[in-house]
Amino acid sequence: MKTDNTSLNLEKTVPQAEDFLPILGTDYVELYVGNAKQAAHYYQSAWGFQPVAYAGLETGIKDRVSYVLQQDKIRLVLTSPLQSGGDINRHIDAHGDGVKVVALWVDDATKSYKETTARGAESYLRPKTIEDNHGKVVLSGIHTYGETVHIFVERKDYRGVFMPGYRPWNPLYRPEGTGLKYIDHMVGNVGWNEMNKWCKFYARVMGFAQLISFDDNDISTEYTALMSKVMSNGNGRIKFPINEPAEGRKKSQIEEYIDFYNGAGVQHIAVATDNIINTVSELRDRGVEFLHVPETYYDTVLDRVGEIDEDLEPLKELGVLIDRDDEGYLLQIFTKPVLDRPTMFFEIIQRKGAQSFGKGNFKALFEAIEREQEQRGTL
Ligand code: TYF
Ligand code: FE
Repeated sequence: MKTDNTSLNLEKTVPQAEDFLPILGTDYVELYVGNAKQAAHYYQSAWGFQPVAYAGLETGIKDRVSYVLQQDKIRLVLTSPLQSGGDINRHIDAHGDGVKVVALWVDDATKSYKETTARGAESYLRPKTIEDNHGKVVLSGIHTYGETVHIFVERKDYRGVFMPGYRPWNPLYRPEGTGLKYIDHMVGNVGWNEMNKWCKFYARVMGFAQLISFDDNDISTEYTALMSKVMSNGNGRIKFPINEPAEGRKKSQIEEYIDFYNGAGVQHIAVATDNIINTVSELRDRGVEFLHVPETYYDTVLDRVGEIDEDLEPLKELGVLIDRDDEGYLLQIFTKPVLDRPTMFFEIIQRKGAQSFGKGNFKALFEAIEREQEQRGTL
Protein backbone atom coordinates (compact mmCIF):
# COMPACT_ATOMS: atom_id res chain seq x y z
CA MET A 1 0.00 0.00 0.00
CA LYS A 2 1.51 3.34 -0.97
CA THR A 3 -0.36 5.31 1.65
CA ASP A 4 -1.18 3.64 4.91
CA ASN A 5 -4.02 4.45 7.24
CA THR A 6 -2.02 7.23 8.86
CA SER A 7 -1.79 9.15 5.64
CA LEU A 8 -5.42 8.25 4.97
CA ASN A 9 -6.28 10.24 8.08
CA LEU A 10 -3.97 13.03 6.98
CA GLU A 11 -5.66 13.29 3.59
CA LYS A 12 -8.97 13.71 5.33
CA THR A 13 -7.73 16.67 7.37
CA VAL A 14 -5.97 18.52 4.55
CA PRO A 15 -8.03 21.70 4.09
CA GLN A 16 -9.76 21.54 0.71
CA ALA A 17 -10.44 24.41 -1.61
CA GLU A 18 -14.16 25.09 -1.87
CA ASP A 19 -15.96 22.05 -3.32
CA PHE A 20 -17.06 23.00 -6.83
CA LEU A 21 -19.16 19.81 -7.04
CA PRO A 22 -21.00 19.26 -3.76
CA ILE A 23 -22.67 15.82 -3.91
CA LEU A 24 -25.42 14.92 -1.45
CA GLY A 25 -25.26 11.18 -2.14
CA THR A 26 -25.87 8.52 -4.76
CA ASP A 27 -29.30 9.25 -6.28
CA TYR A 28 -29.83 6.02 -8.19
CA VAL A 29 -28.01 3.31 -10.14
CA GLU A 30 -29.53 2.41 -13.51
CA LEU A 31 -28.85 -0.95 -15.13
CA TYR A 32 -29.60 -1.67 -18.76
CA VAL A 33 -30.92 -5.23 -18.77
CA GLY A 34 -32.44 -7.64 -21.27
CA ASN A 35 -35.64 -8.23 -19.29
CA ALA A 36 -36.41 -5.53 -16.71
CA LYS A 37 -39.60 -7.23 -15.55
CA GLN A 38 -37.73 -10.36 -14.48
CA ALA A 39 -34.73 -8.43 -13.14
CA ALA A 40 -37.12 -6.38 -10.99
CA HIS A 41 -38.58 -9.61 -9.63
CA TYR A 42 -35.07 -10.82 -8.74
CA TYR A 43 -34.16 -7.62 -6.89
CA GLN A 44 -37.49 -7.76 -5.05
CA SER A 45 -37.52 -11.42 -4.13
CA ALA A 46 -33.83 -12.15 -3.54
CA TRP A 47 -32.62 -8.74 -2.32
CA GLY A 48 -35.75 -7.28 -0.76
CA PHE A 49 -35.91 -4.07 -2.77
CA GLN A 50 -39.33 -2.41 -2.63
CA PRO A 51 -41.29 -1.38 -5.74
CA VAL A 52 -41.43 2.41 -6.19
CA ALA A 53 -42.10 3.62 -9.71
CA TYR A 54 -42.65 2.51 -13.28
CA ALA A 55 -42.41 4.01 -16.75
CA GLY A 56 -43.36 2.26 -19.99
CA LEU A 57 -46.18 1.78 -22.46
CA GLU A 58 -48.81 2.58 -19.81
CA THR A 59 -47.18 5.96 -19.14
CA GLY A 60 -46.86 6.86 -22.80
CA ILE A 61 -43.27 5.65 -23.34
CA LYS A 62 -43.10 3.52 -26.48
CA ASP A 63 -39.50 2.36 -26.78
CA ARG A 64 -38.40 1.36 -23.26
CA VAL A 65 -39.55 0.30 -19.84
CA SER A 66 -38.07 1.17 -16.43
CA TYR A 67 -38.77 -0.17 -12.95
CA VAL A 68 -37.58 1.79 -9.90
CA LEU A 69 -36.89 -0.15 -6.69
CA GLN A 70 -35.63 1.07 -3.36
CA GLN A 71 -34.25 -0.26 -0.10
CA ASP A 72 -33.56 2.45 2.50
CA LYS A 73 -31.28 4.90 0.63
CA ILE A 74 -30.40 2.53 -2.25
CA ARG A 75 -32.37 3.16 -5.42
CA LEU A 76 -32.11 0.92 -8.49
CA VAL A 77 -33.56 1.64 -11.92
CA LEU A 78 -33.88 -1.35 -14.28
CA THR A 79 -34.38 -0.44 -17.93
CA SER A 80 -35.06 -2.60 -21.00
CA PRO A 81 -35.74 -1.70 -24.61
CA LEU A 82 -39.18 -2.44 -26.10
CA GLN A 83 -38.09 -2.25 -29.74
CA SER A 84 -35.14 -3.55 -31.73
CA GLY A 85 -32.24 -1.24 -32.44
CA GLY A 86 -31.23 1.83 -30.48
CA ASP A 87 -28.70 2.65 -27.77
CA ILE A 88 -30.03 0.37 -25.04
CA ASN A 89 -29.99 -2.71 -27.26
CA ARG A 90 -26.52 -1.84 -28.46
CA HIS A 91 -25.36 -1.42 -24.85
CA ILE A 92 -26.81 -4.81 -23.87
CA ASP A 93 -25.32 -6.45 -26.96
CA ALA A 94 -21.87 -5.11 -26.09
CA HIS A 95 -21.89 -5.50 -22.32
CA GLY A 96 -24.70 -7.80 -21.26
CA ASP A 97 -26.75 -6.52 -18.34
CA GLY A 98 -24.80 -3.84 -16.53
CA VAL A 99 -24.66 -0.42 -14.95
CA LYS A 100 -25.22 2.43 -17.40
CA VAL A 101 -25.84 5.32 -14.98
CA VAL A 102 -24.34 6.17 -11.62
CA ALA A 103 -26.62 9.08 -10.74
CA LEU A 104 -25.43 11.64 -8.21
CA TRP A 105 -27.79 13.73 -6.08
CA VAL A 106 -26.87 17.42 -6.21
CA ASP A 107 -28.41 20.78 -5.29
CA ASP A 108 -27.71 22.31 -8.68
CA ALA A 109 -27.54 20.05 -11.74
CA THR A 110 -26.89 22.99 -14.09
CA LYS A 111 -23.88 24.18 -12.09
CA SER A 112 -22.62 20.56 -11.74
CA TYR A 113 -22.73 20.25 -15.52
CA LYS A 114 -21.01 23.57 -16.13
CA GLU A 115 -18.24 22.96 -13.58
CA THR A 116 -17.44 19.46 -14.84
CA THR A 117 -17.66 20.12 -18.58
CA ALA A 118 -15.54 23.28 -18.12
CA ARG A 119 -12.89 20.97 -16.58
CA GLY A 120 -12.98 18.62 -19.54
CA ALA A 121 -15.87 16.21 -18.96
CA GLU A 122 -17.55 14.99 -22.13
CA SER A 123 -21.24 15.93 -22.20
CA TYR A 124 -23.83 13.14 -22.09
CA LEU A 125 -26.95 15.16 -21.28
CA ARG A 126 -27.26 18.95 -21.38
CA PRO A 127 -29.18 20.33 -18.38
CA LYS A 128 -32.88 19.77 -18.84
CA THR A 129 -35.87 20.38 -16.59
CA ILE A 130 -38.66 17.83 -16.45
CA GLU A 131 -41.94 18.64 -14.72
CA ASP A 132 -45.20 17.11 -13.60
CA ASN A 133 -47.79 18.07 -11.01
CA HIS A 134 -45.44 16.97 -8.19
CA GLY A 135 -42.82 19.54 -9.13
CA LYS A 136 -39.68 19.61 -11.23
CA VAL A 137 -36.40 17.74 -11.52
CA VAL A 138 -33.31 19.06 -13.30
CA LEU A 139 -31.03 16.45 -14.93
CA SER A 140 -27.64 16.75 -16.62
CA GLY A 141 -24.98 14.19 -17.42
CA ILE A 142 -21.36 13.49 -18.30
CA HIS A 143 -19.44 10.45 -19.56
CA THR A 144 -17.03 8.49 -17.37
CA TYR A 145 -15.10 5.21 -17.96
CA GLY A 146 -16.30 2.91 -20.74
CA GLU A 147 -19.90 3.61 -21.68
CA THR A 148 -20.83 4.44 -18.10
CA VAL A 149 -22.24 7.90 -17.36
CA HIS A 150 -22.91 10.12 -14.36
CA ILE A 151 -26.25 11.88 -14.27
CA PHE A 152 -26.62 14.81 -11.87
CA VAL A 153 -30.08 14.87 -10.29
CA GLU A 154 -31.48 18.03 -8.71
CA ARG A 155 -34.72 17.19 -6.94
CA LYS A 156 -35.18 19.88 -4.28
CA ASP A 157 -38.38 21.06 -6.00
CA TYR A 158 -39.85 17.58 -6.44
CA ARG A 159 -42.27 15.70 -4.19
CA GLY A 160 -43.29 12.72 -6.37
CA VAL A 161 -42.13 9.11 -5.90
CA PHE A 162 -39.18 9.28 -8.29
CA MET A 163 -39.23 11.79 -11.13
CA PRO A 164 -41.53 13.12 -13.85
CA GLY A 165 -42.31 10.48 -16.48
CA TYR A 166 -42.80 7.77 -13.85
CA ARG A 167 -45.93 6.69 -12.04
CA PRO A 168 -46.10 4.93 -8.67
CA TRP A 169 -45.66 1.17 -8.98
CA ASN A 170 -47.76 -0.66 -6.40
CA PRO A 171 -47.78 -4.41 -6.95
CA LEU A 172 -49.20 -6.67 -4.23
CA TYR A 173 -45.96 -8.69 -4.20
CA ARG A 174 -43.67 -7.06 -1.63
CA PRO A 175 -41.11 -9.38 0.00
CA GLU A 176 -39.48 -7.86 3.07
CA GLY A 177 -36.21 -5.95 2.96
CA THR A 178 -32.90 -7.60 3.88
CA GLY A 179 -31.43 -4.76 5.93
CA LEU A 180 -29.48 -3.01 3.17
CA LYS A 181 -29.01 0.70 3.97
CA TYR A 182 -26.93 2.68 1.52
CA ILE A 183 -24.27 2.37 -1.17
CA ASP A 184 -20.88 2.39 0.54
CA HIS A 185 -18.78 2.44 -2.64
CA MET A 186 -18.98 1.55 -6.32
CA VAL A 187 -15.96 0.14 -8.10
CA GLY A 188 -14.95 0.67 -11.71
CA ASN A 189 -12.78 -1.72 -13.71
CA VAL A 190 -10.78 0.04 -16.42
CA GLY A 191 -8.36 -1.20 -19.07
CA TRP A 192 -4.61 -1.82 -18.94
CA ASN A 193 -2.73 1.25 -17.64
CA GLU A 194 -5.88 3.33 -17.50
CA MET A 195 -6.27 3.60 -13.72
CA ASN A 196 -4.29 6.81 -13.39
CA LYS A 197 -6.10 8.43 -16.29
CA TRP A 198 -9.47 7.82 -14.61
CA CYS A 199 -8.23 8.81 -11.16
CA LYS A 200 -7.04 12.06 -12.70
CA PHE A 201 -10.46 12.44 -14.31
CA TYR A 202 -12.17 12.19 -10.90
CA ALA A 203 -9.62 14.58 -9.40
CA ARG A 204 -9.56 17.23 -12.13
CA VAL A 205 -13.12 17.06 -13.48
CA MET A 206 -15.02 16.23 -10.28
CA GLY A 207 -12.73 17.54 -7.52
CA PHE A 208 -12.26 14.12 -5.86
CA ALA A 209 -9.16 13.21 -3.84
CA GLN A 210 -7.29 9.94 -3.59
CA LEU A 211 -7.95 8.09 -0.34
CA ILE A 212 -5.88 4.95 -0.76
CA SER A 213 -3.76 3.16 -3.33
CA PHE A 214 -3.01 -0.54 -3.66
CA ASP A 215 -0.39 -1.87 -6.02
CA ASP A 216 0.11 -5.36 -7.34
CA ASN A 217 2.42 -6.21 -4.43
CA ASP A 218 -0.47 -5.67 -2.03
CA ILE A 219 -2.90 -7.64 -4.05
CA SER A 220 -1.21 -10.17 -6.24
CA THR A 221 -1.85 -13.76 -5.30
CA GLU A 222 0.02 -16.61 -6.88
CA TYR A 223 -1.66 -15.93 -10.21
CA THR A 224 -3.84 -12.89 -10.61
CA ALA A 225 -2.98 -9.24 -10.02
CA LEU A 226 -4.53 -5.83 -10.09
CA MET A 227 -3.95 -2.26 -9.01
CA SER A 228 -6.50 -0.08 -7.30
CA LYS A 229 -6.92 3.52 -6.15
CA VAL A 230 -9.85 4.84 -4.18
CA MET A 231 -11.17 8.28 -5.19
CA SER A 232 -13.55 10.13 -2.88
CA ASN A 233 -15.53 13.36 -3.10
CA GLY A 234 -15.20 16.35 -0.75
CA ASN A 235 -17.62 15.20 1.95
CA GLY A 236 -16.54 11.52 1.67
CA ARG A 237 -20.06 10.29 0.85
CA ILE A 238 -18.99 9.06 -2.58
CA LYS A 239 -16.17 6.52 -2.85
CA PHE A 240 -15.13 5.19 -6.24
CA PRO A 241 -12.27 2.66 -6.24
CA ILE A 242 -10.78 2.24 -9.74
CA ASN A 243 -9.11 -1.09 -10.64
CA GLU A 244 -6.84 -1.93 -13.55
CA PRO A 245 -5.44 -5.35 -14.42
CA ALA A 246 -1.79 -6.08 -13.66
CA GLU A 247 0.44 -8.72 -15.21
CA GLY A 248 0.37 -11.90 -13.12
CA ARG A 249 1.08 -15.59 -13.59
CA LYS A 250 -2.39 -16.08 -15.01
CA LYS A 251 -5.26 -13.92 -16.20
CA SER A 252 -6.24 -11.09 -13.87
CA GLN A 253 -9.85 -11.09 -12.69
CA ILE A 254 -9.99 -7.52 -14.00
CA GLU A 255 -8.97 -8.69 -17.45
CA GLU A 256 -11.66 -11.38 -17.34
CA TYR A 257 -14.21 -8.66 -16.55
CA ILE A 258 -12.95 -6.39 -19.35
CA ASP A 259 -13.10 -9.30 -21.82
CA PHE A 260 -16.69 -10.19 -20.98
CA TYR A 261 -17.94 -6.64 -20.50
CA ASN A 262 -16.14 -5.51 -23.65
CA GLY A 263 -14.44 -2.66 -21.89
CA ALA A 264 -14.49 -0.64 -18.71
CA GLY A 265 -17.50 -0.67 -16.43
CA VAL A 266 -18.86 -1.02 -12.91
CA GLN A 267 -17.38 -4.12 -11.25
CA HIS A 268 -19.03 -4.17 -7.85
CA ILE A 269 -21.56 -2.27 -5.80
CA ALA A 270 -20.84 -2.36 -2.08
CA VAL A 271 -23.99 -2.04 -0.01
CA ALA A 272 -23.94 -1.36 3.71
CA THR A 273 -25.89 -3.11 6.44
CA ASP A 274 -25.78 -2.68 10.20
CA ASN A 275 -26.26 -6.39 10.81
CA ILE A 276 -24.26 -8.42 8.31
CA ILE A 277 -25.17 -11.77 9.91
CA ASN A 278 -28.91 -11.16 9.54
CA THR A 279 -28.58 -9.61 6.07
CA VAL A 280 -26.37 -12.34 4.61
CA SER A 281 -28.42 -15.14 6.21
CA GLU A 282 -31.55 -13.68 4.64
CA LEU A 283 -29.92 -13.14 1.22
CA ARG A 284 -28.55 -16.68 1.24
CA ASP A 285 -31.96 -18.14 2.15
CA ARG A 286 -33.38 -16.29 -0.84
CA GLY A 287 -30.84 -17.74 -3.27
CA VAL A 288 -28.07 -15.13 -3.46
CA GLU A 289 -24.75 -16.95 -3.95
CA PHE A 290 -21.61 -15.84 -2.13
CA LEU A 291 -17.93 -16.57 -2.66
CA HIS A 292 -16.62 -19.33 -0.47
CA VAL A 293 -13.55 -18.85 1.73
CA PRO A 294 -11.76 -21.88 3.22
CA GLU A 295 -12.53 -22.61 6.85
CA THR A 296 -8.82 -22.24 7.68
CA TYR A 297 -9.30 -18.47 7.20
CA TYR A 298 -11.10 -18.50 10.56
CA ASP A 299 -8.30 -20.35 12.37
CA THR A 300 -6.12 -17.24 12.42
CA VAL A 301 -8.43 -14.32 11.69
CA LEU A 302 -8.84 -13.22 15.31
CA ASP A 303 -5.05 -13.15 15.76
CA ARG A 304 -5.00 -10.64 12.94
CA VAL A 305 -8.03 -8.49 13.81
CA GLY A 306 -8.27 -8.89 17.60
CA GLU A 307 -11.50 -8.83 19.52
CA ILE A 308 -14.80 -8.25 17.73
CA ASP A 309 -18.38 -7.82 18.97
CA GLU A 310 -19.77 -10.72 16.93
CA ASP A 311 -19.54 -14.45 17.58
CA LEU A 312 -17.07 -15.97 15.13
CA GLU A 313 -19.18 -19.06 14.51
CA PRO A 314 -22.00 -17.45 12.43
CA LEU A 315 -19.45 -15.37 10.51
CA LYS A 316 -17.56 -18.56 9.68
CA GLU A 317 -20.75 -20.36 8.75
CA LEU A 318 -21.68 -17.59 6.31
CA GLY A 319 -18.14 -16.92 5.04
CA VAL A 320 -18.03 -13.28 6.21
CA LEU A 321 -14.53 -11.76 6.06
CA ILE A 322 -13.08 -9.50 8.78
CA ASP A 323 -10.43 -6.79 8.63
CA ARG A 324 -9.15 -4.09 10.94
CA ASP A 325 -7.48 -0.71 10.52
CA ASP A 326 -6.51 1.93 13.09
CA GLU A 327 -10.06 3.30 13.19
CA GLY A 328 -11.89 0.04 13.85
CA TYR A 329 -12.89 -3.07 11.97
CA LEU A 330 -15.16 -4.10 9.12
CA LEU A 331 -17.08 -7.18 8.05
CA GLN A 332 -17.52 -7.90 4.34
CA ILE A 333 -18.61 -10.61 1.94
CA PHE A 334 -18.80 -10.82 -1.85
CA THR A 335 -21.44 -12.41 -4.08
CA LYS A 336 -20.66 -14.41 -7.16
CA PRO A 337 -21.39 -12.42 -10.35
CA VAL A 338 -25.14 -11.73 -10.45
CA LEU A 339 -25.27 -12.01 -14.26
CA ASP A 340 -24.44 -14.82 -16.64
CA ARG A 341 -21.33 -13.01 -17.85
CA PRO A 342 -18.65 -12.97 -15.13
CA THR A 343 -18.97 -9.20 -14.74
CA MET A 344 -20.83 -7.39 -11.95
CA PHE A 345 -21.16 -8.57 -8.35
CA PHE A 346 -22.17 -7.13 -4.99
CA GLU A 347 -20.30 -6.68 -1.74
CA ILE A 348 -22.14 -6.56 1.59
CA ILE A 349 -20.23 -4.48 4.13
CA GLN A 350 -20.70 -3.58 7.76
CA ARG A 351 -18.33 -0.92 9.07
CA LYS A 352 -17.50 -0.84 12.74
CA GLY A 353 -15.25 2.19 12.65
CA ALA A 354 -12.92 1.07 9.86
CA GLN A 355 -13.03 3.33 6.79
CA SER A 356 -10.75 1.15 4.65
CA PHE A 357 -11.62 -1.57 2.13
CA GLY A 358 -10.49 -4.88 3.58
CA LYS A 359 -6.88 -5.07 2.42
CA GLY A 360 -6.21 -7.86 4.94
CA ASN A 361 -8.78 -9.98 3.08
CA PHE A 362 -7.45 -9.44 -0.44
CA LYS A 363 -5.48 -12.68 -0.56
CA ALA A 364 -8.33 -14.88 0.68
CA LEU A 365 -10.82 -13.02 -1.51
CA PHE A 366 -8.78 -13.12 -4.69
CA GLU A 367 -7.98 -16.80 -4.23
CA ALA A 368 -11.74 -17.42 -3.92
CA ILE A 369 -12.30 -15.44 -7.15
CA GLU A 370 -9.56 -17.47 -8.84
CA ARG A 371 -11.26 -20.72 -7.91
CA GLU A 372 -14.37 -19.41 -9.69
CA GLN A 373 -12.29 -18.33 -12.69
CA GLU A 374 -10.76 -21.77 -12.82
CA GLN A 375 -14.22 -23.36 -13.02
CA ARG A 376 -15.08 -20.98 -15.87
CA GLY A 377 -11.85 -21.82 -17.67
CA THR A 378 -10.88 -18.14 -17.73
CA LEU A 379 -7.87 -18.19 -15.41
O1 TYF B 1 -13.61 -2.27 -3.09
C1 TYF B 1 -12.59 -2.77 -2.71
O2 TYF B 1 -11.50 -2.22 -2.86
C2 TYF B 1 -12.65 -4.08 -1.96
C3 TYF B 1 -11.68 -5.09 -2.45
O3 TYF B 1 -11.68 -7.02 -7.65
C4 TYF B 1 -11.77 -5.53 -3.84
O4 TYF B 1 -13.95 -4.55 -2.02
C5 TYF B 1 -10.91 -5.02 -4.77
C6 TYF B 1 -10.88 -5.53 -6.05
C7 TYF B 1 -11.74 -6.54 -6.41
C8 TYF B 1 -12.64 -7.05 -5.51
C9 TYF B 1 -12.66 -6.53 -4.23
FE1 FE C 1 -15.36 -3.15 -2.37
